[in-house]
Amino acid sequence: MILRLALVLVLLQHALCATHVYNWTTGWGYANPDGIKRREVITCNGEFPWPSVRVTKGDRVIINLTNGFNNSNTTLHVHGMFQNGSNQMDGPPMLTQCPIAPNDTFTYNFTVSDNAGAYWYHSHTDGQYEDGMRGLFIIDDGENNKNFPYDYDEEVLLEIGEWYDKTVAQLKPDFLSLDNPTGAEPIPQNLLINNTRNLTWNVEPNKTYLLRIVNTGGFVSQYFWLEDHEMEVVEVDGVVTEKNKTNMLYITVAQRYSVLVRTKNNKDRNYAIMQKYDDSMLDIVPKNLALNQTSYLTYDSSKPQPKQSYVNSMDDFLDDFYLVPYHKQKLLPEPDHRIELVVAMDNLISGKNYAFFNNITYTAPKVPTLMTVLSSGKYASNSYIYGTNTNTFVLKRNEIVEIVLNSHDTGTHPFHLHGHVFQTISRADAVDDSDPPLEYNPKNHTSFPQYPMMRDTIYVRPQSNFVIRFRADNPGVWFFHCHIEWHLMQGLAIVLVEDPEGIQSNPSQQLTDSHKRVCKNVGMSTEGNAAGTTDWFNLALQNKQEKSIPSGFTTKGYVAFVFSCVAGVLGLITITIYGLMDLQNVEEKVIEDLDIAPGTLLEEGEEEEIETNQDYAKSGKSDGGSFEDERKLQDFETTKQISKSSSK
Ligand SMILES: *[C@@H]1O[C@H](CO)[C@@H](O)[C@H](O)[C@H]1NC(C)=O
Ligand SMILES: *[C@@H]1O[C@H](CO)[C@@H](O)[C@H](O)[C@H]1NC(C)=O
Ligand SMILES: *[C@@H]1O[C@H](CO)[C@@H](O)[C@H](O)[C@H]1NC(C)=O
Ligand SMILES: *[C@@H]1O[C@H](CO)[C@@H](O)[C@H](O)[C@H]1NC(C)=O
Ligand SMILES: *[C@@H]1O[C@H](CO)[C@@H](O)[C@H](O)[C@H]1NC(C)=O
Ligand SMILES: *[C@@H]1O[C@H](CO)[C@@H](O)[C@H](O)[C@H]1NC(C)=O
Ligand SMILES: *[C@@H]1O[C@H](CO)[C@@H](O)[C@H](O)[C@H]1NC(C)=O
Ligand SMILES: *[C@@H]1O[C@H](CO)[C@@H](O)[C@H](O)[C@H]1NC(C)=O
Ligand SMILES: *[C@@H]1O[C@H](CO)[C@@H](O)[C@H](O)[C@H]1NC(C)=O
Ligand SMILES: *[C@@H]1O[C@H](CO)[C@@H](O)[C@H](O)[C@H]1NC(C)=O
Ligand SMILES: *[C@@H]1O[C@H](CO)[C@@H](O)[C@H](O)[C@H]1NC(C)=O
Ligand SMILES: *[C@@H]1O[C@H](CO)[C@@H](O)[C@H](O)[C@H]1NC(C)=O
Ligand SMILES: [Cu+2]
Repeated sequence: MILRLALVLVLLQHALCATHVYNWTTGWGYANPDGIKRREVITCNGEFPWPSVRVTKGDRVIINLTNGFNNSNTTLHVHGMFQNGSNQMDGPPMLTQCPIAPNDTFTYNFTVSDNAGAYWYHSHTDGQYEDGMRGLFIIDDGENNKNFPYDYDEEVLLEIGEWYDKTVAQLKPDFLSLDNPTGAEPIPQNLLINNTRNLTWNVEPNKTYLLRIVNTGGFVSQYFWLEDHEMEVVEVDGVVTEKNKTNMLYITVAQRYSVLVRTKNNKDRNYAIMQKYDDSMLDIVPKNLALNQTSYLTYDSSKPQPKQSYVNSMDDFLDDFYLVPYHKQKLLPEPDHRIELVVAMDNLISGKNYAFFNNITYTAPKVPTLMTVLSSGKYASNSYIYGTNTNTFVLKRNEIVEIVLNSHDTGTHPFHLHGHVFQTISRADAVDDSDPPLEYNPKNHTSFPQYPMMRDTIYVRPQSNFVIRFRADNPGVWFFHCHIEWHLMQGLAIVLVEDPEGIQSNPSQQLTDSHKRVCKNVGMSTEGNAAGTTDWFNLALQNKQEKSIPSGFTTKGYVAFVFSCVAGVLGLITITIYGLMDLQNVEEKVIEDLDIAPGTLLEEGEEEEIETNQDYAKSGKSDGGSFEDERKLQDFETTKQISKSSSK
């Protein structure tokens, strides 16, 4: 009897699972979200912002994404979806799908079988989401979210992020440039809230709100607090947690926090909603940049709106490491597979600044990695065929994987793993710039939590480390990358090929007709290794990162030298010449070409204004910056010296 009832319930459940169809066409339009400047934005069916999606766990989602751009490819990723059995719907181009060419349509078709909570979607191509191609994706756990374990009266969404007064296409050339040797990211002009500023959130007294805060930005983390209102964290990145009270959140891009907010029992006054830049992530803090943004928690609109709310310390935010998942999952056992990663940022021979995992800057293969898996038969478990510039690791079905990430960079980075939530079992404190980076020591670490926090995006602190674990139980090709769009452009990504045989043997992982057509229309092969050949172990034609800086140069000296050349001393000499040369004697050759005295190249500089320096400063000012940054100035010194000596 009980069994039959269960069966009926299961069938009923199935019958209730809805299919949601969205026909979305990308395009360009104009909008003024920060109220300061109208600029070009990416639209959805001609409108901005993009719509919020709401579905129920178990539902099917079909998004027909039509590329309405004239001159750019596109793709769409629903952040945090496990895409179990539907890896090709995950979105990263050259990883799980072919880029969608202009005027073509890709049908994203998947069920949200294992996810519930606050998610979001965004383009996974060329920083497009920074220009507005992003939106919220909320999944109820059961009808009206009835399976969510905590009570609340009303759910309210809040999308936060940052905004530039220029498009990514306008910013990128100056960012990935010899003129920006330190890789300083463009400074966003404003923080947004729900794609606007000065927002009013009208609340009623005596109510419990489930506030879902999603950072859909592409760069800065934000501090978030509500004046005189506590927040009780109940969910992070789709993982329900035990309640934890705090006055302040620290939210990196791509992270989500759902919090319960209990309103006051009276309407005596209104309160501030505060956002603040984590300005430690900015290379320079322009004088005119408003670090705090105030919005309004309004009980009574006839009463005055509050001024900004000050706090004594920015250090009292909730440390997500200590959160405990509601469905307690025990610490996973010792790993079968440990991946150790070193993060660094450095220059390659063009003088541009790149990001590296273990000295490799992710360079896309010629065939999407998923298609290499699907077409390579028994070779699929050999990581070599995925190329030597993609940082691809092959994982065995169901093994316990541990990623040890040691960052040698002085910034904070939010890392995101596709296809999984992971346990965070260790995360060390920040290390000062003047000290060496702190490497994780597997023989000497603090004891791991019994029920580690789980989420899909986690930050590493400056020059520090974290350790995460997950079970390889989701066959697919998954990105693990920094979610700062600028850093992804710089190559801060690795690829996990999880259970390649499991991918091959599952009929639902085979390419859909829509997908095959998209590949054909964009002129991309759907078989072969990273080099695009079925001569599986021949990588001769694979895409490769630029060469390293020749030995005998310090990075600074080299960049300064190339910069001064390009900036006008020799104008036409391109570094390619040096790239092709036998690099051993390159320094002598440089000295010879420039007719400068040996030894001047790396000497300390004098204080003197020169043309190149001004040019650099000019290009920086257009980002809204004033040039007070120590790091950059150091580089100027060298630049000045070389330009000065060589222009004699
Ligand atoms: C989406 O487009 C298809 C045709 O391409 C149409 O049949 C369908 O009704 C559209 N659905 C929605 C929700 O607009
Ligand atoms: C927000 O307020 C500032 C003034 O404080 C104003 O300059 C800006 O235009 C406003 N933005 C929006 C979107 O209302
Ligand atoms: C969009 O999705 C619908 C499913 O409702 C499908 O029938 C249709 O063919 C799709 N449209 C395009 C243009 O691919
Ligand atoms: C779109 O992708 C194809 C295949 O990778 C590439 O050849 C083409 O240059 C891309 N188009 C644009 C506008 O980037
Ligand atoms: C776009 O594709 C449609 C068919 O899907 C075709 O009729 C139209 O000519 C194409 N437009 C361009 C500009 O290629
Ligand atoms: C979506 O996928 C399901 C399961 O594979 C299939 O039955 C359905 O036809 C697909 N729908 C579209 C519009 O491609
Ligand atoms: C923010 O925008 C979402 C829609 O995207 C809306 O549902 C929500 O109510 C807005 N939040 C506030 C506080 O206005
Ligand atoms: C809130 O609830 C308290 C007690 O439950 C009550 O005294 C008070 O009047 C309520 N406030 C409002 C504005 O309804
Ligand atoms: C921004 O907020 C912080 C924290 O309350 C405060 O210390 C700082 O003075 C504020 N800055 C400005 C410019 O208001
Ligand atoms: C709440 O967070 C604090 C640290 O911010 C931690 O010490 C505590 O164990 C957490 N409690 C629960 C129940 O998550
Ligand atoms: C990266 O390069 C450095 C210097 O060339 C070398 O010492 C180090 O072992 C390399 N790291 C890895 C993980 O290959
Ligand atoms: C283990 O780490 C702690 C904290 O970093 C350090 O103080 C201690 O000396 C280390 N012990 C050993 C044996 O390396
Ligand atoms: Cu980063």
